[in-house]
Amino acid sequence: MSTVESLLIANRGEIAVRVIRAARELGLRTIAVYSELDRDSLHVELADEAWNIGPPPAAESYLDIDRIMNAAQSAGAAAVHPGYGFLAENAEFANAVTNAGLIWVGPPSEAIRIMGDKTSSRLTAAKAGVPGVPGTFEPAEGLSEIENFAKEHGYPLAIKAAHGGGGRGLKVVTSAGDLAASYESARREAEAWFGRSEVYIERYLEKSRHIEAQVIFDLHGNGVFLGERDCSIQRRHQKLIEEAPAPGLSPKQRKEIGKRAIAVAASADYVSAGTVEFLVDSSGEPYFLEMNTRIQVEHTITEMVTGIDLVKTQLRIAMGEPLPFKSVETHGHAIEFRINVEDPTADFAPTPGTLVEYQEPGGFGVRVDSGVTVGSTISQYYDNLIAKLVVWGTNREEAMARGIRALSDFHVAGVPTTIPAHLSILSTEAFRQGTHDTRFVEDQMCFGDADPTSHPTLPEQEEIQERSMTVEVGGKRFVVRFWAPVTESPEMSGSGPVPRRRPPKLERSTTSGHDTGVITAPMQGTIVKTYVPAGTHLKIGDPICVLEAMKMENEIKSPIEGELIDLRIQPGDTVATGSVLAIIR
Ligand code: MV4
Repeated sequence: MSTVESLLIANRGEIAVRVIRAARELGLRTIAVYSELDRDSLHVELADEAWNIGPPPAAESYLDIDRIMNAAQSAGAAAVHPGYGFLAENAEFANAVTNAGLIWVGPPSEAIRIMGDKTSSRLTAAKAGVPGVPGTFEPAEGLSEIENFAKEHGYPLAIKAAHGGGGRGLKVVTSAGDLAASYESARREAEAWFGRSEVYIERYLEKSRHIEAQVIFDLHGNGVFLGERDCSIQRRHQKLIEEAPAPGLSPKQRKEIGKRAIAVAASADYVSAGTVEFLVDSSGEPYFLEMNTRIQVEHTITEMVTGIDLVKTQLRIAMGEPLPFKSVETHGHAIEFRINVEDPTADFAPTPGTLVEYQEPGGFGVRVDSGVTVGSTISQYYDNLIAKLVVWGTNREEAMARGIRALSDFHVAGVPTTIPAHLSILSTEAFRQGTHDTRFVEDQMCFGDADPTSHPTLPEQEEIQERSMTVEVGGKRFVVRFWAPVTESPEMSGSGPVPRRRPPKLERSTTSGHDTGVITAPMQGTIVKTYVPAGTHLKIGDPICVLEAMKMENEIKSPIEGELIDLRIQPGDTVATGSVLAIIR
């Protein structure tokens, strides 16, 4: 126990930062690993030392067991924490770590193996007396088996990857006509995602809630249920918002879920932190779905309501310490908002780029776990989660109000994020009442915009960037946000704004430069003349200045009527494309 003095964190981003913080508090030497792309990232900076494990593709760095084990050896690491994703649920990696004589901060490889195979996890749960969603316990042999299942149970049914999880490759079949195509498609997707094409079948429970139970086990056979989380708010099977406790669960239901979760984990001789997923149908019955054998992204909300540092507890358990509690109480309500770099108006498509502005919220009840700082670049190589905003309140009502406040105080520019999507979910009646189910995002939210003509002033492919500036009008300060063409000027390069294809449509009412009267240079050039001083009242078409470029003079005219409140140029100035010339209100 006392020999453990160093920990290698086999991960990147916010979870690497999270683990480093916990390890530091326990007095451990922290060893980071990084791909060439992450040389200057936050987790590398925060660790005591850091080792290069290869090129950007995860397969050649964060997923490369040999390279990580080499780093562990070179650094003299005593223990390895895998975080989530990458190799966290890889039984072979767990074995490699323990075979090298190091401590694996996680469950035994056998427990990972049992739960990683979704049909064997369903069987293990059933043997422990915990019912799963009605379905099969072995991979489907062929189409006729699924047809027979449909005859017995009816539609809709779900076809899932046997070696998958998290909804990837999940196909919902609503009628016999779609069955054959869905079966083939599910097998192809399973092969593509997990390298194994086997699928199994479940009845698809439509009006259900996705509830997961946090458990933690020590090496001495003690296991404790740490409360549940509601994870029904997902899009494309990626969680967006999680909360603890689950709204609307009775103490009796909660107790039953806890009992079932402990039974499932115990039947696999589980050790460390783990999550048992359930679907709770409209009658309130919890059905086992799958077990995740890792620390999860949303462990933070359980920490906020229990007061227990789960990562630190994982580390202590790995060092052989017994659990210091037999049961826990929860206090108040916590909600996590995942801040992803993606465009909610374009079906949540990831949008790589650089964080031009990055300011986290703070204050009572606000926690931000992030892996970035201003200037960080988000690549297409890894997960697009940059931060988790976690709010705590004495009750759900207060947590929601705090969430709205903190989301509004979270300023990110340079890339679009899920922040506006969160604010719009928080404004819905279904979420406020806590009555939402797993169909919520698909059925009730409309972030996309089917009408491409709805932002006529912004050509789709023009490279533009969001910018803001402060102006004073009559002694009062205003912030003007606008979109302008990409500029190459020195003041804008380096850590400056970064081009993106188009603005999030959610914000389009405030994003047009013309609407706000921000006059920008249409091209690079020299100002040869100004016509009017600041304070002048202008009509549409009134000339403001002359810009010379390539020996041609261009008259810049006012596109709107209003007062010229700011003239930012004078004759002789050279200006870059997109730089601000004047502001009219
Ligand atoms: C289901 C389901 C309904 N019936 N399985 C998605 C993530 C994965 N861990 C399990 N998931 C689900 N499995 C059966 N048999 C509903 C979900 C589900 C879901 C489905 C569609 C849209 C959003 C969802 C959110 C949570 C769970």
